[in-house]
Amino acid sequence: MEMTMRWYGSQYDTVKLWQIRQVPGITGVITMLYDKQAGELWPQDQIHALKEEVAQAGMHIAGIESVNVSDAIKVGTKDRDEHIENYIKSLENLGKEDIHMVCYNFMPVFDWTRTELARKRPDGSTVLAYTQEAVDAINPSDMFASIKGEMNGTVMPGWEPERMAHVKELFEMYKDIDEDKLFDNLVYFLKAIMPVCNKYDIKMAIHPDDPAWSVFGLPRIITSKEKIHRMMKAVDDPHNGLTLCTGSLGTNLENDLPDIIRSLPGRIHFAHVRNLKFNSPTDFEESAHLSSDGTFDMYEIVKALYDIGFDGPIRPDHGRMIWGEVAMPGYGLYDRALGAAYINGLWEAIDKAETRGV
Ligand SMILES: [Mn+2]
Repeated sequence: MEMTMRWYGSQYDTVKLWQIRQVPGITGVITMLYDKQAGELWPQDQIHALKEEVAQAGMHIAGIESVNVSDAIKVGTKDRDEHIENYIKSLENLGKEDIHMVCYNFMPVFDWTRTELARKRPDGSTVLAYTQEAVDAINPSDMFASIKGEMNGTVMPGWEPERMAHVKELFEMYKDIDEDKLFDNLVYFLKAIMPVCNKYDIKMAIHPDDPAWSVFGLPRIITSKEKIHRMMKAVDDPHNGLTLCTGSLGTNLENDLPDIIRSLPGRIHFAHVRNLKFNSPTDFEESAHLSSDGTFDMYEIVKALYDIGFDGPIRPDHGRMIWGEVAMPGYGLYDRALGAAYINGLWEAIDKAETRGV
């Protein structure tokens, strides 16, 4: 594995590349061209400039999160093929710049859903949290307004104001899309991009739906081991892989995370590792990474990744807001650095136990 951290670019991120560089063990960042809308072409010169900026800070781009898939592709509208053509060209440009891992998602309307961005925990830290009761009580177009005030002045991916201004139209677009149609559109998209992925060895890593169940009646197709395997079989190419996001798949307590990991050797190309603390099966908060602070056994998760020979980028994913930091919720420097150090520690202990035969 390679330890990485997500970076939102010098224009948008409160965290600087030089700070990320000082986190022990981090050699790469996960980033993207943040001014690009889903469906738009990524020019090679802009990718190159981003790559240079990261290289000057002593790191490299370990992968892209995300080249976003447009609603036209997800819904299968008449613009779909044009958007897929742009996606293929963007992948080609990334391949030419020696970038080989691309995360994306196939979630309708919302990239992810939380009902609170700053729930206070007993130690005074604040975290993102989710309560099903709050979702059930709110109209989707009011959802954005209710959390906007908690974004600390940042723009959170998937919740851009321009996009959220069209929430009603977005819901209208998806009104006839059920799980089977959405799945067929995903397969159509993957089949179209596999040739360019093979040519440039680009590993596609779909991000699981978050939370791992239907929200506001929208279909969800990447929520469980069974559904992930269905997708892997439908396009049975090693370049068709998964972002193992423990915090997303783990929202459903029936998902056995180490078991899911062990069932997918060679198909996990990227890992988001974080912990959740469940107060009830439908109320959870993003705790510290440490196993004892949440519900997941982080040792078993990292051990499963180690055992399947996972060699892709891994990142601590979200962190708590601690030590007075003001940053994009979930994406402060401090707690993610603690998460990276903790995961590195688990990995080193597992590796030495294995190789020294302890
Ligand atoms: Mn994730």
